[in-house]
Amino acid sequence: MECNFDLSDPSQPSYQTRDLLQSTPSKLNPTYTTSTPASSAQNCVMTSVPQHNYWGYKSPPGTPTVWSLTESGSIRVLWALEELVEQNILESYNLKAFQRSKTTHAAPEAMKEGFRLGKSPILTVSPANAPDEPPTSFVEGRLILQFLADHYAKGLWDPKTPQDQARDIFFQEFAGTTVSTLTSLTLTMDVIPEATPWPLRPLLKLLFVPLMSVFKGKLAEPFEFLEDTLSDEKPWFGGSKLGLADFCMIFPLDACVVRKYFDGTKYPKVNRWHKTVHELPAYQRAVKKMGEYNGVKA
Ligand SMILES: N[C@@H](CCC(=O)N[C@@H](CS)C(=O)NCC(=O)O)C(=O)O
Repeated sequence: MECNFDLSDPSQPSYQTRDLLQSTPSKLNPTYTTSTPASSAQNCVMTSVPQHNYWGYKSPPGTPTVWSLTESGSIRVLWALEELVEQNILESYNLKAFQRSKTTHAAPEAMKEGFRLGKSPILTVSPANAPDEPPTSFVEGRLILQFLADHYAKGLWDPKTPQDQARDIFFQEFAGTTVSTLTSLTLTMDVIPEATPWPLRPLLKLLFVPLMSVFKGKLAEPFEFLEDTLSDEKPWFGGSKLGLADFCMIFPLDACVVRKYFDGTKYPKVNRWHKTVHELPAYQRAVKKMGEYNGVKA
């Protein structure tokens, strides 16, 4: 039975970092207790399902591989990885770039080799000192970002104060729930008529355009809230410096800007934040690495 993790040892990094996340932002980075990978006999519990999203090794993770799909939320992870490379914190990462189907827009089956659901993004990683070990998979953009922060970033994105830490966590959640849900609903209503063959399209437009307007209208309150959140002292959703919340927020905000659900003249501080992100070389490299994003081919 394949088993490369340890659920019985509370001194492992995942436990440490989860506990410390509740207390102080300055101690998020794990210490690795040995330089050898956990042996399966010593460190496994019996289970038939290899556990994803858990770093069970006592040695640090090695070079990560990101499985990215065109036009997808892997922009959050690619941008974060590019920041780590730019800061010389991470030497490099591997990229498996996939394209959506031209007809269905679905991810290719091959992405299921990274994780059984085959959705983007996926991060796979083996221990630094055992690169041939079967990799552990990490999924869900926000959790991948947390893994990068805990195991690679060396404090780069640690919020400066407990208040900023709470803010950063809050806006990670707000981006992935409130903003993303309303954006997805608006987008779905928007694209259904576009994707419908001509004879039916006018009929579906009659139905879906008003629905789209309703959901688009519902984005106004979250946008106002985001606008009131940003200030000269705290120009990032992470607080006074770039944080995980900013990586999380860019994906739904990019979609809203491209589909014109977001009017920058009404929300100048959010608009400035969006422009600032787009001017970052790391973000621009991430877009190129994805291959196609926001309708633009790299
Ligand atoms: N909840 C996941 C989203 C996973 C997901 O649905 N990804 C989309 C792209 S953003 C995907 O892979 N779509 C292709 C498909 O469904 O075939 C996250 O936040 O990372």
